[in-house]
Amino acid sequence: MSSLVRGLPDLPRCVVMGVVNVTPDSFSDGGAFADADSGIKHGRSLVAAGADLIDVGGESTRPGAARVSVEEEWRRVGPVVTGLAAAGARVSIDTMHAITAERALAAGAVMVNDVSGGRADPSLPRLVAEAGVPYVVMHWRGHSTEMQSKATYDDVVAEVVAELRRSVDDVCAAGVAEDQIVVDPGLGFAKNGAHNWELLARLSELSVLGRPVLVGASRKSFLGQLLDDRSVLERDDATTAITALAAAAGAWGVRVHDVQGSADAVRVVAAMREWA
Ligand code: PMM
Repeated sequence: MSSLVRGLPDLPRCVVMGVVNVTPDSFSDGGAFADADSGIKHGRSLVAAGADLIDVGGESTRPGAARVSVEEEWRRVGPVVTGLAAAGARVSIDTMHAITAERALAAGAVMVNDVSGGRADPSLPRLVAEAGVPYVVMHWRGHSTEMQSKATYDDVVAEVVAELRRSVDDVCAAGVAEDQIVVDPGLGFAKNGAHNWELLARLSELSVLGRPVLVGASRKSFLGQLLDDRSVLERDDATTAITALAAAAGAWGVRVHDVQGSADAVRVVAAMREWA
């Protein structure tokens, strides 16, 4: 799979993106880093553990979650983005709002992660085009309140690829350059466990899109189901296993909560590749 993304270093291994959710209700770490100081401290600890990027988000996207206003979102993420950028971290802003992305870029963020892939706020691709920053275009079929009712596919991989291709074409029509784009199959977003597993098993097929692929499996409920209803915080070893397999299948990056395990795993894969 292609690995060059404008504005980001070209690492000889899979990129590790650490997650800082500044939300009271994210499924994976909701409430743990709801104030700025603990968010910044946590982000710095993820950098120390080997994160290449820190993805800061202020709106939970778990199934059924309500939207937050732009003002509330910025109140949550603003100080964390500012603090982490000032500390030298490479910050990605996880938002569907152009206004939030614009403020975050002004505060030092260097990348935009849009789980709607440009579909929720048409101003967002235009902003990214003007800013010229890396842009994660994720596969998305609708907001959290309705997305699980849209988890129907005949061939999940073929349909995700086709819909992602349309999103990439649409953001490019808005002015985004191809070399800014990272694509993401959006595990858990309008997908059930079987859909997630099939996307992972056939991950290399996403290379037809010609763009680097980011994978966000970390702590998601399909891992809990696999492990006999294991609690959210006990899914990190399984997440690390997926990181190793995704990296071996050519993923450009992984988005994870527990950075240490995945940072080790991507180095293992890179080392083995040298001997292949
Ligand atoms: N998953 C979540 C949030 N943001 N962004 C990308 N690009 N890919 C994902 O899979 C993704 C995301 C939901 O997980 P969280 O509540 O742990 O942040």
